[in-house]
Amino acid sequence: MSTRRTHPRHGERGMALLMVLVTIAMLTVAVVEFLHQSRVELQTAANVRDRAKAYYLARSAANFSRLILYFQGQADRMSGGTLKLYQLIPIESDLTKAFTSGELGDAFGLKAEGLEKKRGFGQFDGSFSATIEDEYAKINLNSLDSIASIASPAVAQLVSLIAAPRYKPMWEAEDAEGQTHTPADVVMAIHDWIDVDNTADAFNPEAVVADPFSQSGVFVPGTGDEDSRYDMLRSPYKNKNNPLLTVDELHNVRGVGDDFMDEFGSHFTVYSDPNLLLNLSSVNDPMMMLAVLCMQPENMALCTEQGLPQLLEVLALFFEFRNLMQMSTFSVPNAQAIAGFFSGQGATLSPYFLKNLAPFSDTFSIQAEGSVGEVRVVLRAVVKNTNSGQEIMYWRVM
Ligand SMILES: [Ca+2]
Repeated sequence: MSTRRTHPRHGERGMALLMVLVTIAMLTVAVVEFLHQSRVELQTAANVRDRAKAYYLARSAANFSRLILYFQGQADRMSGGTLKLYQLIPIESDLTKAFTSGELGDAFGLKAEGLEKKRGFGQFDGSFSATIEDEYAKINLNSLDSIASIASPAVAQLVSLIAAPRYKPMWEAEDAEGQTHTPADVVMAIHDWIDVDNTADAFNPEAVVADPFSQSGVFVPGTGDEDSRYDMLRSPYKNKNNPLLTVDELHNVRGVGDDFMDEFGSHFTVYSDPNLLLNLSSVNDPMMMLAVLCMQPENMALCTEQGLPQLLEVLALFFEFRNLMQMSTFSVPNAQAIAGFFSGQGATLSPYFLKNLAPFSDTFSIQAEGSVGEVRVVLRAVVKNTNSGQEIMYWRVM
């Protein structure tokens, strides 16, 4: 007797195989997705943890900076502003760790007893650092709408900086709307953005450059509508007609593009007193010192393409002198000494300019950074030393 086996037909077998394959494929996807998801969650938790650590490291660096700036205020009173503590003391964790771990003591053959044994002192993951800048070493853009004796030299300094020969290619490039702008267009647009009226003012850059210390107004009130520059934009808006609160606000001003901000943004401030020019003894940026020298009508010949190489040599010599003096005496030359140095080299600083300089610095910006693993937190702050302590004018975690 033969048993008749029932063979599934080919089609049915194929279907079953397909079902199995599809099921396996779906399960695989689900499992992989699950694994990926849990790995992401783990990573996210680690990132949140590292970010919190990095944030507190950045905060520590900012607070350490504030402490130094507090002592800077005291040092200013003693040294007449020539002792720049914030330029002398590096704010970074490696140094702090060296101090607290006893490493530095060992290097000098000293035994710092016990400090490294205190749990948590100087022991942390990651690193921090901070840099401090004097806001009085920058051009205050709100000065453009200040009294004539300040607005005029401030504009001259701004023009001297942004219209320097080396930036010619930048001004020739077209913006997103296919337009080009001149340095004078941008200076005028910044002024109209700040000043209270609604008319597009006129401005003769040649006149300001020729005589930046005249007491006459820089901007001549016009009749045109200053908002017409913004009316033609895809999303139109109006001039602010109020002082700038941050330098980044400049992005709204017509003719100011990313390349302008990348090049000049760090040379501007809105936090110093708009009724004073900068504090010359704080300037340790060659581009800013060049702008200061080239805004002096007496130095006009030195600032042409023929004269510039010689002036740049004088500038290099100055910073060598300044750094050497700071290294050996912890002090930098004051405005009079700076003027004396340059006049010895054939470059003049006008007495009208020197008369309107800020005699002190009380406002500083701090850029603090904390890093843990791959996470980096940047904290920006602006603080002002006052008689009663320290005022925080700006605080932002990036
Ligand atoms: Ca206006």
